[in-house]
Amino acid sequence: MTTFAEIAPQLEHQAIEVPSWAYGNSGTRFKVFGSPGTPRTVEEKIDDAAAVHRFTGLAPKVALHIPWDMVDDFGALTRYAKDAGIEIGTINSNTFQDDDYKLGGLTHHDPAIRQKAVDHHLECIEVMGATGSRDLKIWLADGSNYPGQADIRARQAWLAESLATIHAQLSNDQRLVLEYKIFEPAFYHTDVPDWGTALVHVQALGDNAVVCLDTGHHAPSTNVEFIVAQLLRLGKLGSFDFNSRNYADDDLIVGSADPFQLFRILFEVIRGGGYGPDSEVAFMLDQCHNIEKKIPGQIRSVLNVQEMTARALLVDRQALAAAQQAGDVLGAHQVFMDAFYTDVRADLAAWRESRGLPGDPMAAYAASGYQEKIEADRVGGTQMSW
Ligand code: PSV
Ligand code: MN
Ligand code: MN
Repeated sequence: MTTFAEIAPQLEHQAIEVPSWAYGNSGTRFKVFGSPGTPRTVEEKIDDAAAVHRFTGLAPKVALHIPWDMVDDFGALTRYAKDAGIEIGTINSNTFQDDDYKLGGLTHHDPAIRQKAVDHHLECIEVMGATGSRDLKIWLADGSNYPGQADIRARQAWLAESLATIHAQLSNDQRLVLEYKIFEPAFYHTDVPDWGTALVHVQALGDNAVVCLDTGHHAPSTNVEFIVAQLLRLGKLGSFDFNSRNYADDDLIVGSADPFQLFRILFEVIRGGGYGPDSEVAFMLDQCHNIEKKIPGQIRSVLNVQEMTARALLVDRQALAAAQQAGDVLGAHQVFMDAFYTDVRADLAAWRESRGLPGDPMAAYAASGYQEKIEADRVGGTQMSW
């Protein structure tokens, strides 16, 4: 049996990037709810992300979304983040909120619209230069609603061409990270619907092009940990967008709907060398907090990832391999489940305290007065959405 003391040193490597859009107001297509204390500026989003890191020690970076987080001076924003105790991480592009992209962006049939979408990505790369970001993450809303509406094959060629133009502007130490999603907003076909399509495109680009796996972007009952294992095996798993889903792209708190799935995913990450100081896999959250308070929602999320990481590290890999080799079906399964059922919460609390962090970050945040302060201070101005 592996013990918590044995795995504790490995917990130090954990870093989870939080999304700036988790702090803005969000909702569904039915309603976006406003809530007191919501940031009115990008700097206030950074303050909130920094608070998550202060209480957990787990979230040293915040991902930005362009143009939602557009500012005049990204150098100054980068310094602002540093002073707040965090860094700017991944830059996310956005080709889904402009009328011109109604029928697609990087895959549009009109070369002028494709060029516009490419240019937006080049602008994102400029931002990366100012922020020191490594990753450009591309999620495309591109697709169609009706059979016959679009030339789905030609669009693959246009996509490859657009991605190559963008990729050519990245330096060798920057990465293009392509995210897939089964459906939505397009409901008939999506241009990057699955990991296979994403893989085909990034493989054509080169070593510094990798896939982003958003846990909410698959058909129900997809074996997501298998995809993790396969992409890691091929050296093409660039990052995770973690969240929980019950039905589709629900963007709920990671580990809330199915903690066992999160455990299984993290086990394959560790097994495949995707966790630790030498790993290049970025752990990110992609969540929206529509009805709950945003900062504690993010704190809960990073703690859930930490908890399942600890449990996955506890899997006795030697015993597991021995049972697998012996063809001991139930023995192997038991080794796996023993780790999953181990309650690590008290050990994690003590470990946090030993590092000068609050043992219970949720309680510490609630007692800190930060929430009351932002609710009192952030009046006037316009609350940000996403
Ligand atoms: C839309 O589905 C989405 O949630 C994608 O997962 C992106 O990562 C995110 O928006 C931000 O663009
Ligand atoms: Mn995502
Ligand atoms: Mn999504």
